[in-house]
Amino acid sequence: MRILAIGDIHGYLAALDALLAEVRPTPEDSVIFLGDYVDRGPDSRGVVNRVIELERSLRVVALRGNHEQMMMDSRGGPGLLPNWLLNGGEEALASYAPEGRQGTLNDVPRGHWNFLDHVCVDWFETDDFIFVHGGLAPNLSLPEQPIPVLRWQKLTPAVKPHFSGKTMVCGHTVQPSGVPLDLGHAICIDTGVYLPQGWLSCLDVEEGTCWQANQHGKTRMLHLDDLEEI
Ligand SMILES: [Mn+2]
Repeated sequence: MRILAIGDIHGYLAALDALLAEVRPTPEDSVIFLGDYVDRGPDSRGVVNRVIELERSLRVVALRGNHEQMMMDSRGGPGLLPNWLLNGGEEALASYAPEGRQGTLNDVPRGHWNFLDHVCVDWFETDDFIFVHGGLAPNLSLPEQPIPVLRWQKLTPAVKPHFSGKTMVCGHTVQPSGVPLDLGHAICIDTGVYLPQGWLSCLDVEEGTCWQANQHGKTRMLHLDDLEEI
């Protein structure tokens, strides 16, 4: 009955699969993906497929990240597509392209748009934790949170705790150190899998155990209590 949070994957399917092989989530666990499935890495399509597939057998919550937002918005007009493509969308669209030609928005399967539009959620909470992609406005309840804050806000030491007293678990603010940032009231697990020395992280939020996998499928394990020694 673990509560497992998985950070920003950014198209690195090999890292996600290596991580899942280590963590081995069961149907009793809750798996919360913090968003940014797509962009930058080589296989956005494969990552979205994997998350959709996991939903069929596991208790999965998938948050929307700012990269999903840019991808969704790219359908809204010709000016918005270049914005996505310049922010890693070029690699994402290429993963949808048939061999030998550039991808277009029409190459993205309907099931993937449905996943982004209707399956993904903006936040999730348990008794002790709030899960978001970016950040939280400290004095607002969850339904009142502004979407730009949920998607884009960075975690800095100046960020105030949420009034609920719950611990925020987020992605989005890349940690070039390769280890999670633990501020006590907030924990960021975007450990930059797209960086040469980066990792994809899965955190057991109650135990503090953190499994990591990199682009090459190498894995390691650490604990939030030991971060200062790493
Ligand atoms: Mn992000």
